[in-house]
Amino acid sequence: MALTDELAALRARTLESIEAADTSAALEQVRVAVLGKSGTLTGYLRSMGQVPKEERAVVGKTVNEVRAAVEAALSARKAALAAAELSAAIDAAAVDVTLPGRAQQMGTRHLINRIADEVSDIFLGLGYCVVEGPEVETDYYNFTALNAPADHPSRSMQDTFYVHDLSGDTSRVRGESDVLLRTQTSGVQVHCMEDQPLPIYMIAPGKVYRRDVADPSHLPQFHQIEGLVIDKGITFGDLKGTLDYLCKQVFGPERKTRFRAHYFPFTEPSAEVDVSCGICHGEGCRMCKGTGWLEILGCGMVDPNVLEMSGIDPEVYSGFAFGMGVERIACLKYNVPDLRMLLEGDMRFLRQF
Ligand code: 2U9
Repeated sequence: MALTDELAALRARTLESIEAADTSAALEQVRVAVLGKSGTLTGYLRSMGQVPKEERAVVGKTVNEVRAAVEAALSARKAALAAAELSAAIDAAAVDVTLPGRAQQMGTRHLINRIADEVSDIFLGLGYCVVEGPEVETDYYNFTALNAPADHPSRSMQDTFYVHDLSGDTSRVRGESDVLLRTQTSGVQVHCMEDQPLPIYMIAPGKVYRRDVADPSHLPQFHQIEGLVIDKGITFGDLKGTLDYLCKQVFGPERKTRFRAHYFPFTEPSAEVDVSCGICHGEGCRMCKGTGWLEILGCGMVDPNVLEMSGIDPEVYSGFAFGMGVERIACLKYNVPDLRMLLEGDMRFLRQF
């Protein structure tokens, strides 16, 4: 075959391969095979010296034409492939803005915190302060300053979590520690009476701990809100008016309250407060165990001993105090039958509130 025919055949084959290359990498392979250092067309260029003189001009011209044609085809194909690859990459990365969005799951406050906030807001509206204090207390602030007698069962190892130090002091391991997880938030009020100027209008919300086994109406850790008012001329009438207002704010204006005489070491006289049952409105039903009333808090006039221990003159000042369990209020408000349901973390339950 004459050289020019070979070159024509090479040109035809190469142009075909260029058209057939479907990626930039395949196209590069074709380029290297033809125009690279050991490429076929480069071979022809290198061997021009062996071409007889009379054919050299024609063959040289043909080689140059083939090279020009191949280079033109390569660059055209390269541009086409680059455009196709770019558009494929864009397609692959495309976001379908018409798809429905993924909704963000928003968290909400837990029912326990919501009720605590609600009660706090009611008292803030009455001009009270909201005060927090330590969850680890001394025996003095948790019991002694509250007039709890030395043999009161709540002081025993069976009813309170004592905090032992690890120093090797064995008296503490035997249960004589005076550091404990507070069983009530009352220590906060005692600190207030010691440190703050009078009068005092305060509530103390917070976590408390008792050695109880969890059941529908007990938890070993729960939340309390206690309140304390100390001023000149405070009477049981102030106590009743305040707590009646609280119950109506929390449960609704149609609800009634009643005060039943009770005993607490830190208040005298003391009372438990019931709110009329929201299910039967006093008729008696399963919710209120047939009584028409639900017990929601305890209260009383601060015992003069308690005032005196914290350096307040009971001849000049008087006050009232009250306490409630937040989980209990939450369950009574929403007819939840078991306190433990508040802590199980079941979103189907919690999302209802
Ligand atoms: C001081 C003086 C008096 C706080 C009070 C109660 C009545 C009460 C219970 C309710 C349910 C505890 O969570 S519960 O189990 N509390 O009935 N608490 S009077 O009396 C005080 C507090 C501090 C200085």
